[in-house]
Amino acid sequence: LGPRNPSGNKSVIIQMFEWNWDSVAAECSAFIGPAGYGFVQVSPPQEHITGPQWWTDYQPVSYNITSKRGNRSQFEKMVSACHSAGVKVITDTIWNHMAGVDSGVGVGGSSFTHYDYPGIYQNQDIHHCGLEPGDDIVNFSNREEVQTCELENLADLATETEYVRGRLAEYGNDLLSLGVDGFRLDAAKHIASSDIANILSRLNGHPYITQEVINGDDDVVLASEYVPNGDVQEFRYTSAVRDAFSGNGDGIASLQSLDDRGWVSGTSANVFVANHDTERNGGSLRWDSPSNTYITATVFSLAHPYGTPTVISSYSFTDTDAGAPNRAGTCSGNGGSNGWLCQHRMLAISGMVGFRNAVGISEITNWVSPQSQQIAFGRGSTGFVAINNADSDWTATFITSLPDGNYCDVIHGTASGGTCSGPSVSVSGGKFTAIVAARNAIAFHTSALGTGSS
Ligand code: LM2
Ligand code: CA
Repeated sequence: LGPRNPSGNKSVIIQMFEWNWDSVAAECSAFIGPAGYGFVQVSPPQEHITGPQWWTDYQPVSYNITSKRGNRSQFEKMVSACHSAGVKVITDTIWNHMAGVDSGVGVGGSSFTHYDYPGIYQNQDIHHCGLEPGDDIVNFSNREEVQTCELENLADLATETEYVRGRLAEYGNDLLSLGVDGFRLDAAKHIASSDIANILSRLNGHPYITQEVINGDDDVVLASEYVPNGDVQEFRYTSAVRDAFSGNGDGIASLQSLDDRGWVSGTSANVFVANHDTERNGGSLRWDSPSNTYITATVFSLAHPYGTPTVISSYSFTDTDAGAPNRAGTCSGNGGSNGWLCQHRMLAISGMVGFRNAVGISEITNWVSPQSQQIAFGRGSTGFVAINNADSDWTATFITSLPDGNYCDVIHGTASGGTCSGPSVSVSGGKFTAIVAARNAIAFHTSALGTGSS
């Protein structure tokens, strides 16, 4: 069986938000594969409503693989290009609902009305929970309402029925036949976990599964219910990281152990500093957060063993509804261009992908935290990271479990042939001395040896 949870030594996911298929294909070969990422998670591939907003993609009107991101043949070429680069493909997959508008024609020409998708679903395949007005979810503390009423007017599929389960599995199997390796199940909290289990049991294969189940402190539908199906996106991690790096509570020192908080266990958690919703709704840090915290928090996320990390690669915006500046994602050097951010190329982030691949599942070692906004820790005897989220430099002699040698700081440089393009440290007797600049980080691992500028 293949993974429902990712395994192996390349587990980092990039959420390629709004990147069209041709541009994902090109980027898999140009950067993503060589950098050591394990997966790309792409936007929903099915036909959807028309419009300039990014969220049109979340209103399916048919299961034709035709969307603003490209057609079926482009999708197929993307999967094969990414596979050739050693990168697996996860699709954002919508099983909870169809469109939320009265009627229209999809981007591929399919006509529909709110409760009638010709040849696919009719009125009886869609929940009508009876809440006035409009069948919308009002009380998020009522399980039945959360799962059988409408999320923002989106036609809610009757996932407990034989027909709908079969049709969703047929869609899933079509994606698998195109080579897809995993599904991010959108709005999973709004589908009973047992319905998801039933649909998964009908798949011809065993894809990686990550489920969007947003939990705060007082939810009735619990993230833990979904663990038997695969990974669960742990949003309490996202807000805890935001709060710690923003200087609230006990600071980043409080993030040492995350398996004892009532969240799903690290081996079932899919975690991120930001996704496409939280970078718009304040639920997380984002690219323009003050004091470099987006970068230092992402370094933390890739260094800490809890969960399978996803890094978003998105675009800057002021209008939260605005779609991408153009359909092809474009990067340049270690960043983005034309409004795209290309977070996955940033030196600190791509450097930490190499770190995570090198340290694997090693335990945290040699943890120190002289104050609440400064932490340093090793991962077994293969990696060591220090994060300084305070406003003054941190100079220290760090005790590590690393073998002696010259290590390249992968936050500020890359190693090749024994040379580091940025600063390096010399570990002797397990110790090294370094300055961690204010609001910055340094990281070293045994797959990036080299002597650099200092
Ligand atoms: C998700 N997870 O559960 C996605 O991560 C999230 O991005 C989706 O919302 C949501 N579920 C539904 O798949 C986005 C966006 C919404 C947008 C919906 C549907 O955040 O703003 O709703 O997609 O396109 C829009 C309008 C909303 C309207 C709805 C239906 O903003 O006002 O509701 O369409 O027409 C009347
Ligand atoms: Ca539902």
